[in-house]
Amino acid sequence: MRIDVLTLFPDAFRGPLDVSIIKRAREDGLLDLQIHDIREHATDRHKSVDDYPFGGGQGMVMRVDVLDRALQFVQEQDGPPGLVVYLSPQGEVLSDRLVRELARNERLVLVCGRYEGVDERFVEHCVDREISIGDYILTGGELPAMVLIDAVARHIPGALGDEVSPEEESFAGGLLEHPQYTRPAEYRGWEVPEVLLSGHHAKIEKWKMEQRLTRTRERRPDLLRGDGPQE
Ligand code: 9D3
Repeated sequence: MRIDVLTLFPDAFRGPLDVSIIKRAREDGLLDLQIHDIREHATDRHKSVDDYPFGGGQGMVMRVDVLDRALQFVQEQDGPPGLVVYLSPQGEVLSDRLVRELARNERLVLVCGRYEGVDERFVEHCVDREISIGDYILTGGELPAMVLIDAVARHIPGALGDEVSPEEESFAGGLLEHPQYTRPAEYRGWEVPEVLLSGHHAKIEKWKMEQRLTRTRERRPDLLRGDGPQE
């Protein structure tokens, strides 16, 4: 899978995507991630990428011409044009279902906004999907883009190694997971639930399912009502 990112802050992408699963997927050639600086496509001598909003209002708006040139530059590079995603507080909220859908694309182009957002003509004419990561205010689309990349990369066949399949994970089953423990069996008087040390396989499985149901009922009743992920 190829993912291109358009941003005014390419440096923000250095550390987070160079560790663990994403790092290995990139090294193994499963994920080709390219970060592009939108400012390189500014044409005036001040390299301006934003301007005052027509009609007045707070802050600045990213220019449609600069964004369009940056996008054309990226899409002219070899391969399919890709699905163009604009990370925006006005977007559809990212979910497990949406992550899986995005992961089916051979190529994604992620556009990160800054300031008060982008000129709406860019959204209207160039963007395929507008996506938010939730109802809280961030300073720009860079962290949301990294969240999306991390979530999507786990679905690239082979990215997780041989052990785990994302199909079997928590949200796919519609329940939260049971609590987990490892050695030592007792630490500062804090004990591991006895059933897990019993070796009684059937009892252990029953306990795990009870824990999952209780936790889901207490913490995420929305998942049980059938209006959560997957449904
Ligand atoms: C004055 C109105 N602005 C501040 C409340 C609106 C605004 C503009 C730009 C709010 C946030 C941002 C920057 N955020 C994103 O670009 C963003 C985002 C987010 O803030 N939350 C969740 N998902 C996303 S995706 C992109």
